Amino acid sequence: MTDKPTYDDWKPLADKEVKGRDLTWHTPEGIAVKPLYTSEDMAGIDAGVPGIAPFTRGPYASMYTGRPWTIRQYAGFSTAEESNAFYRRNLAAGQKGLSVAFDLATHRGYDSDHPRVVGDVGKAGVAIDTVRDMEILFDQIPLDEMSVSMTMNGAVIPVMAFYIVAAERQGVSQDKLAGTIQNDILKEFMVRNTYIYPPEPSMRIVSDIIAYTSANMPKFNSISISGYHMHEAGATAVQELAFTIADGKEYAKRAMEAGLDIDAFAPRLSFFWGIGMNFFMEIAKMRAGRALWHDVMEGLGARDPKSKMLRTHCQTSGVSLQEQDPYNNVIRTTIEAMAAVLGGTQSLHTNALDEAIALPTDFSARIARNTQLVIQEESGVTKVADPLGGSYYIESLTAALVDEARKLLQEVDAAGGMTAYVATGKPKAAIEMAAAAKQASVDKGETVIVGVNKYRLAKEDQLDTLDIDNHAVRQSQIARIERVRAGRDEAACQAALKALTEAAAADPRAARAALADGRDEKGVPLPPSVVAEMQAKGDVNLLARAVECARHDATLGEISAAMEAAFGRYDTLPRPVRGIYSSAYAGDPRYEQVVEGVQAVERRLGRKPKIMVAKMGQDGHDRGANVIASAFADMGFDVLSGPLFQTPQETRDMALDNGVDAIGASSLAAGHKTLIPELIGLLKEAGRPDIKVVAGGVIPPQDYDFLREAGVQGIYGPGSNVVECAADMLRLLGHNMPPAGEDLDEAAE
Ligand code: MLC
Ligand code: 5AD
Repeated sequence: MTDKPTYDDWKPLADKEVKGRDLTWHTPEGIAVKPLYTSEDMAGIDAGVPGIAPFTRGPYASMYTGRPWTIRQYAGFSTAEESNAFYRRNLAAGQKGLSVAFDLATHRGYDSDHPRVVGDVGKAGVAIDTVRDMEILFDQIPLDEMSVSMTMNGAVIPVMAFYIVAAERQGVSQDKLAGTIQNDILKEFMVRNTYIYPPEPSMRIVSDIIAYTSANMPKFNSISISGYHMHEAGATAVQELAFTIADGKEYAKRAMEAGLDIDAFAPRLSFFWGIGMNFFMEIAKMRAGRALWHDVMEGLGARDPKSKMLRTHCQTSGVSLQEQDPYNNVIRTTIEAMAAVLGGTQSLHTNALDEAIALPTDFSARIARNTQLVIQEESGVTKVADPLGGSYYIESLTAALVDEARKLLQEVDAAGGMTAYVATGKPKAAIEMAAAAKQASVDKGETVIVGVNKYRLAKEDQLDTLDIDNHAVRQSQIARIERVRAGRDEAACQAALKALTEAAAADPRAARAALADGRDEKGVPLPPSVVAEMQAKGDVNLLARAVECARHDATLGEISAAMEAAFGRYDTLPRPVRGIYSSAYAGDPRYEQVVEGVQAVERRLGRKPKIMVAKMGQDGHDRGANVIASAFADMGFDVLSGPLFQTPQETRDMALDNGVDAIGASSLAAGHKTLIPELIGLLKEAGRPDIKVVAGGVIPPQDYDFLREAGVQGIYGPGSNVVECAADMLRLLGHNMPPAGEDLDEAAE
């Protein structure tokens, strides 16, 4: 053999070029990425081939050479009629699968006429109250031909029931339905926050759906185990991988405990990753995920290769997109889409360029869809299965991610599985720490975002964005609910709802045992009275009972309430992390200036300035609110974090009870024009117009004047620098805070 040059031959040459500078990149995952990878890094690594265990290189043998991934754009807004028309336009223009976005009222189990959801109806997705709405949503879309994904977790039982019954009314039996229900509640408790019931009954709902679909809907994916939302909340790739795989393992174990054979349901478990800007890391993450899942399922005793094969949807990252210079978002989304494709996704959503401002328009949706069509039909990347297989860097990074994620998976196992681990609050806190660290790095300019913290435009052009009149949508939904109620057999509907409450109250283990052999899981015979009672009740599967309710036109709110009567509703208080900002900014002069400003205000008031971070409406996106709470507390403010889902009245009362000086309302689901003015009105009514109100989140610039006229004293969109937000807050509180880069005025206080 001739002596091939190695890393050691290369290193002195590189050192000379960069004068000895250390080129190692320490990623947020804690992985040390070297400036060069060689065949030496492949020792012990053989990724195999696509379609064969452990599937690192892809679940299908032919991958895109046989069939490209499904272009599946997530969408929904306003009424079922408007969303249906939007879907049909998109399908005609090249989209291949559907993906329904529901509004937040629907997510949280409220009908459109409920007083808590006035600001949310039709805003972040489509409003669905009854089977009638679902029928309209899929009008002229044959459900035996179209695969449909529905992103629903909290109100998953009524939504699945409506879908099944809407198909029935189309003449399509449920065994023909192909699609996916998200049905991933564990991550809701960690990051997405559209839960309704406490964790235990919520887990029962998940396994009831798995049981129902594996018996009745063989083509339907019973769950979409989602890392996406962790990614968006700021998780590192290792956290996203480990917590998502651990969630999957927990669901599989629960379904097995409920008596199902693993190979009867595992082939229909599916996954969902978020794909951000760290190109190679994201590709490696998808490959590592497949290897990890294979091992987990083998560990649980799966025999069918399909049970061990991770199939996934991907969505490009929403938080990576910016309000400033928004056409840059097309470029970002293209890079992320390429990563998803090179990582071997089965289905993909590409975000629209106006992501950071509003829901997509027809124009921005077209560019987003065409991003995929161009990759699929023009770039040639579909011609070879897993074209990056064997890349020294990719294979080595994949192996590193597998190793790191395994360590975290062991920690979850040691805690007793993911339900128990989520209850410790550790995964949520770990993700929030990563998010705060990332925000600090952006604010300090260490992480560059073009057009935001570097190369910022002096003047931004305005984009045309979609605005939804939620009052009009709400009125039309209320009218339809009334028509449906007037036309139904009320007694039959109420009886079906009562049967659902009974099923929810029943112990599913006892019911299963009674229906099987009259013995509990330890083989001990059940008392005859219990057996008789359970046999009389019959199958207590919640989805089976809800389908009956839907056939009798019960509303989504009624079905949710029927289960709430047995399960209760779940509330949590945010617990923002501390200390990340202060350590990231140690010694930073501007940060110190702000901290001193807070101390000056404290001296003047005789106490710390107190701010409340409020989340009103059904919007559960709390990454921004938590980052603000965490950073402001580090800077010396007394921070009160309001619970999720408050009404403006509840926020006002809490603010008054706690004597706050200012309220920061965080809004990412388009409720701002309704909820924030209402809050300001209520403060005035209470004689406290002096309490300052500022707003942050996804707020279109077109709405700034409206909000300012309503009395909002500061508006902070995506890309705002958190330290400067605090500086602004000090000004609002009467402190003479100099602009960034100028010295503190000695006479300020
Ligand atoms: C695929 N097939 C092939 C093949 N590739 N056959 C031969 N050769 C090949 N190369 C077959 C498959 O076996 C399957 O058939 C069929 O083609 C479809 O392929 P698929 O891989 O199953 O694709 P798809 O139907 O698109 O399903 C992808 C999925 C699914 C498994 C990941 O779960 C899915 O669509 N998920 C989407 C989730 C989603 O959109 N979520 C939005 C979240 S938004 P068969 O017969 O085997 O089925 C969100 C935001 C928020 O959550 O609000 O927070
Ligand atoms: N229509 C289109 N995209 C949506 N998203 C959320 N709601 C909708 C909707 N109604 C996308 C955004 C967001 C992510 C969670 O999903 O990209 O960041």
